[in-house]
Amino acid sequence: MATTLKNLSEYSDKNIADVAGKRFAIVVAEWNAQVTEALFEGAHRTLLKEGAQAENIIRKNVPGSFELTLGAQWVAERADIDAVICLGCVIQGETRHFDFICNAVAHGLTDVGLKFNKPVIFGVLTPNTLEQALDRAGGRHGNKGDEAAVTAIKMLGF
Ligand code: RBF
Repeated sequence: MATTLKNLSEYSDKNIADVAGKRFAIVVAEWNAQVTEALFEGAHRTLLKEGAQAENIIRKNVPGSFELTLGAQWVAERADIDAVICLGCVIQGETRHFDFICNAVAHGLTDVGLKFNKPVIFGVLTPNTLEQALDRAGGRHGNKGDEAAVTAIKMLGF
């Protein structure tokens, strides 16, 4: 996979915005919860580390990654939310729906970001196995949740 050489938790300070006062929504898919909880922990911790206030971070759960799009829309339309971070895990080897779900979510989240003109981040792991997912959810390749949070912060500094 392309992320083999990149640690998802490492990032440069370039374009890191001042996020004090910025308000974030984190939308978490419950499917593959062992993975998505770890993604949430990473994203939440990184937002706090970069200066976001705990009271300015809300969390919403959706059943599966397919529902991330509508969940993202419901929070993105709120005037009090500056950026939306969507977290999910679709495991290819276990999911015949893999292509349907991944394509729908990728296109759907892109549309929501454009519609509401604010960052909507695709923090969805699409590995072949659970082991590869865990490697990217706080394991040896870092945490995709960290990367998603940093992406939101950098987009707010655009
Ligand atoms: N949702 C995920 O977030 N990750 C998955 O790996 C995943 N695999 C699924 C496999 C099957 C066979 C089905 C039916 C659903 C799966 N979903 C998965 C749930 C999907 O995102 C959505 O919640 C449901 O399809 C809604 O009924």
